[in-house]
Amino acid sequence: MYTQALDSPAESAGTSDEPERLERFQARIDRDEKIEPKDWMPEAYRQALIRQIAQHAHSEIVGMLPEGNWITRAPSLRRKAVLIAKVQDEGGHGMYLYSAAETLGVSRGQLIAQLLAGRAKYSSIFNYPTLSWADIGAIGWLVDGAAIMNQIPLCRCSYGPYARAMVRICKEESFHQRQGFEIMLTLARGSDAQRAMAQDALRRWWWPSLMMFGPSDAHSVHTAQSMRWKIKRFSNDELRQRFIDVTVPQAEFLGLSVPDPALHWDEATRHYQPGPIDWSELQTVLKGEGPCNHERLEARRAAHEAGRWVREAAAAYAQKHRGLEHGADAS
Ligand code: FAQ
Repeated sequence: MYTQALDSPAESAGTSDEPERLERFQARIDRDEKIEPKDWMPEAYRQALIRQIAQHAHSEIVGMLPEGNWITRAPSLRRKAVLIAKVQDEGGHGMYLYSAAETLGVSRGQLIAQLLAGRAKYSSIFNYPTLSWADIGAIGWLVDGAAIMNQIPLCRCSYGPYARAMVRICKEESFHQRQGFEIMLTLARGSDAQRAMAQDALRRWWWPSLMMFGPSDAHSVHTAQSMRWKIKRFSNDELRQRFIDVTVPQAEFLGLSVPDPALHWDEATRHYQPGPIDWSELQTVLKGEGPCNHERLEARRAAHEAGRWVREAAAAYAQKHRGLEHGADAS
């Protein structure tokens, strides 16, 4: 999408980070100008973006798996059609994001190789199992809800291609969030068994959803610099708090209880105050030892292998047509 525009030696080819250039760059960021692929940028800014955008792209692709697992078991044709569309959207988000990363001089193939080799991170949330249909509702409501909270500010990210990709992604995520909430509402207004299923899904997805926002600000290694560069606009804790404030009343509306006995409304701060988060759980998942880490990577590796013949056929077809074009040129 963008890479063909990058092969001319632009100012971006330079890697010297002399102080005046850095100052001019920071001044552009401070003026809220967008940084575009061919603009000069500090190498550390480029690497920070590759890291975040790649992790984000991988999350979308791995994120297709927990829900994809329920397509064949959706309770009606309508639910099945909606779920297929949603999972397809996640795949599309991954593709826009890999394209945005490619503008920074890394190829999609390299990034996918890192994921398959187990050397790349993706969101912790996708290492949990989807045990019941209510989990599909909880993913839409909580996981897409958390994703939107985190991603709306990314529409104003300083890097143009990432910011623009996020505009469309956020529109689709907001539809996803509503379909999830609607599943939860249907279950919450259904039979005792359906309500119990919805409650159990909230019990299992609540804390992992809070962990999606990353470690606490005190332990976040990248936030300060990413905020100076306006890659991130808000800290992990700020966004987590917003999510809690928006979501707790939604749980009340559903008649479900949030699995946090310490959670309470704090009149002084005018926020819901949660109990302590068990950060050791996030660390375990990040180390690759969460409930489904192994299964998710195996599924991606198998899908990559199964798609090999398609990639080879597409490459052979393109090669043949290049040959035909050259033949036509020569005649
Ligand atoms: N999971 O210093 P920080 C979605 C890592 S998309 C895994 O705070 P930063 C759509 C972090 O990468 C969900 N790793 O880092 C969907 C860093 O590792 P590194 C994904 C995590 O970057 C819905 C280290 O810990 N969204 O859900 C996590 O400033 C439904 C230190 O952390 C995005 O990627 C975690 N939860 O803040 C799809 C949004 N938290 O690189 C299907 C863009 C932290 O040093 C179904 N990303 N880490 O090895 C971001 O906003 C940021 O990267 C954060 C982390 C907020 C995730």
